[in-house]
Amino acid sequence: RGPVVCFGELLLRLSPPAGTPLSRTHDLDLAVGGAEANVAIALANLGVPTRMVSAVPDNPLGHRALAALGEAGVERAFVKQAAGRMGAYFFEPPSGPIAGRVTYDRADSAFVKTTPADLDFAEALEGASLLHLSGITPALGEHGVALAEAAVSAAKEASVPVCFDGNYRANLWDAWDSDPRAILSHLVEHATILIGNHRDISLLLGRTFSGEGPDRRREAAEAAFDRFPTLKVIASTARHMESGTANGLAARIDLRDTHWQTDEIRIAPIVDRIGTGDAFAAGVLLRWLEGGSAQEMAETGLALAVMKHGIPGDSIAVTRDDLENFNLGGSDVRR
Ligand code: KDG
Repeated sequence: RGPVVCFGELLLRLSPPAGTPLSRTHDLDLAVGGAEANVAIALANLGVPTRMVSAVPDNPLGHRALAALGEAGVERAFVKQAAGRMGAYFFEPPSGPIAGRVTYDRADSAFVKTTPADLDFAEALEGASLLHLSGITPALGEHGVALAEAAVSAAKEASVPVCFDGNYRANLWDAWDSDPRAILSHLVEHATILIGNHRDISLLLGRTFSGEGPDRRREAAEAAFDRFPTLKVIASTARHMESGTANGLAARIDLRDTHWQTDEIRIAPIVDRIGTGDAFAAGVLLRWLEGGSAQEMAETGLALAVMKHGIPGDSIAVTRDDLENFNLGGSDVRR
């Protein structure tokens, strides 16, 4: 089976220590992120052949991002070295009662300045088992929309299934005169797998869903299946707020004829929540590639998402053994 192709922007993530605001910090921890790259890194560590399509500058910052892909074993031949700067984001981690905050610094990045012609989508997708992309690329502006559209049409042309992760980033969409509903729904029209919850579906369809809890989720999924004929899998997570802390997580898979919702897992303390959606996506895709059931996709997605909460940085380097040995019910030191 051919590689999973992940397309999107690689970002450096710079974070001050928890509790120290950016405006006062002397220290910044560096990690490599970018939602689609996080999925590529997670899948590669799980032994899935994975190829990244992206662009970074030919300077030490771009090389740092490339090194993260190389370390995980992600194929980098389609990551172009291009003019422009390395996109970054600053992440002030949550600290007790103080919420976390993301500040993007990615204008004029090498990625957003590339054109579809620079990226060889057709060649990158030849023989691929899946294209994974997300709502972050089209949120970057007209250039991002053109790139996402080109990736999806190349996949359609090559009969490669598409996984689209909604990844709604309000800060990015609000920064330009955008129409997220029209743009995102056009991209989802070609998707086989949608990663997104009932709120993402509400945005895509321009309507709300009235039921409570699981009923509302099924109603939303059925409406999405009606609207998007190619769609076969809808995957989502749900967080439950308890005492002001988001410390419970459940996963759900909707197929056209059935669905599976896991129990809620309590996670505390949380080391790093960034990238949990990407870890979830990787788990769902791992099982989807193997022809797994709704239950298997939901449980593996949830296991990786739960594990990510305990791992600092954007991405996870979890092997198949780690996954098999992971006990959702609790943790201890293994000797
Ligand atoms: O899912 C993690 C991403 O949010 C992070 O890597 C940054 O890609 C990013 C983005 O655009 O928000």
